Amino acid sequence: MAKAKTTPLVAIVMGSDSDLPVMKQAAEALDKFAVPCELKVISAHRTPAEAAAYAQSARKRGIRVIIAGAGMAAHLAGALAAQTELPIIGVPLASGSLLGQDALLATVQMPKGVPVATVAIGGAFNAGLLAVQILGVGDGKLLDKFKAYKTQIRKDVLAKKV
Ligand code: RP5
Repeated sequence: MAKAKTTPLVAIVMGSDSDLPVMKQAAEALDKFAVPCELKVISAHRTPAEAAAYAQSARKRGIRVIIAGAGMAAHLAGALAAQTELPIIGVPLASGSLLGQDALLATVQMPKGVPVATVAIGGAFNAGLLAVQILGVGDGKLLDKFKAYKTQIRKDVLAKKV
């Protein structure tokens, strides 16, 4: 998958390479803020041992936030959350006949004690932004960049002519 520029702070994990067209939007959001990330395909169902090992080793490798996207019976974000104290952002994906409604419920309906911060179906870009905000809590310069981004999107809306 994608080469990391420096030690990645955010891991973008997805259940299948068929999820990449949506999940790469999380990397695009992180790129706007020069936050290094890595992308990885891991499945809660097809590679359960590797998924557990990945989550267990992530913090030691320098990862601070994990973004996990999956479709259908989307257990990836929750399975990773079960294995690490790092914050997990879940992205439900619209694969399969239920168009992501299944993945939304599977991702968001976590039991007490094991949270997954779930964004909208297909909301990978927002997942990247949320990861920036989480990292920004301990990094004032990064949070200032995020503030400037919000100012820019406000200006963009006000400049719309219809
Ligand atoms: C999920 O099943 C994946 O996250 C993907 O959204 C869906 C279909 O996977 P493939 O059959 O395309 O590999 O686990």
